Amino acid sequence: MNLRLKELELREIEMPLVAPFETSFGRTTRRRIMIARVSDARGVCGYGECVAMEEPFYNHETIDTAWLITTKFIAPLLAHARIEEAAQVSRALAPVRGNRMAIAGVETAIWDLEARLIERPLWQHLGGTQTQIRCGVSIGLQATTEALIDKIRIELESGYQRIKIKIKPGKDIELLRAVRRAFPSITLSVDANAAYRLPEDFSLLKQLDDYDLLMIEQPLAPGDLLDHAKLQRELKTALCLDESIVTFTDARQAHELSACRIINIKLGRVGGYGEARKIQAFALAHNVPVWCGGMLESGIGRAHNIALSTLPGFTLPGDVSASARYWTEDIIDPPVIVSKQGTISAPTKPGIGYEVTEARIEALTVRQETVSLR
Ligand code: OSB
Ligand code: MG
Repeated sequence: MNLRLKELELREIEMPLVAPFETSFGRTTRRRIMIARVSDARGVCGYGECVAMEEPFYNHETIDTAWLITTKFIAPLLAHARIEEAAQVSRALAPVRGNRMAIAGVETAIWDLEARLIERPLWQHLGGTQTQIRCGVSIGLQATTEALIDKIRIELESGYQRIKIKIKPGKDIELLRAVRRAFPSITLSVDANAAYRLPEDFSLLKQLDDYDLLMIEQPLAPGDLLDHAKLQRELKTALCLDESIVTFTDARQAHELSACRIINIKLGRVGGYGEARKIQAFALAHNVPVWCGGMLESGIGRAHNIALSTLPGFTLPGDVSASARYWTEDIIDPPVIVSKQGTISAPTKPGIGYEVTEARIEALTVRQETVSLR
């Protein structure tokens, strides 16, 4: 493909969530989302979403740091690199340390652009093989155990194949006991978002083994592969790493240390398809199951997550779920819908495969900036 990158248009949109989402690190009621639109000299556009949150609590990035890094450093590096193929973007942006969510917003947009130019669905262009992806849900911390159980029941009735609940110190063992009493045999995971520490929380974490969990996601600090390895040695339940896996090297080292048995891949966290595919290929070669995580995305990020989830090795249900769980009206048409079997069909149209509703984006825009890519 001979790309002729022309311009990058950034927009910040604000969208209230249908319901607040609470994790061990905080509560989100509305998303401020950076949308990247990259145009080619032929007039075709590709779209990406920067999933950085409003505050630096999931990782170090925020929408505001991503905006700055993108306009000041990413756009000039891309212009200088004279990109001809989407696959070259991740290497061209390698001089930027960290800030992978900023990189991913633009990198994924260029992949969408390239797929549209060759008139193929992006998931096929990436080498995806699965025409249906398996869906789970991530349910945030709730005010009461009863509220959580009601939410789980509703999601199960919708057909979702796996329930993941958030835990934090003080909202863990008792909560799980109640959930397991209500639903003895569902496929259930927990996600701590790095809220526990060794050695002091060891005996508590050990008790999680009693609840027949599919996995325990990111119990310890992001940089702490060593303690995850110690913990994994003592647990029957599989650990899954999310925040800890930022690069391909992290995935390789986590595997070599036996710090986890499962990896959650997020496009934003790892800097886009370039790095995500390296992790996916490594995991596939080493029989490490992977699944696609979520960051409360709008339809654009959600469509990219669907494309990623079609790759070989994405065998476990991901956190990619229906638009309606998050938004009253999404910015893509049709919105993402999930079948009664808890699956999403890979789209058949070119690029991300959903129509981006520019008018809706325009109505939600609170900030806009255009930078040259030539
Ligand atoms: O840890 O997977 C996570 C949301 C924001 C930040 C981190 C996480 C999450 C989720 C929700 O669990 C996933 C989703 O439904 O998009
Ligand atoms: Mg997580």
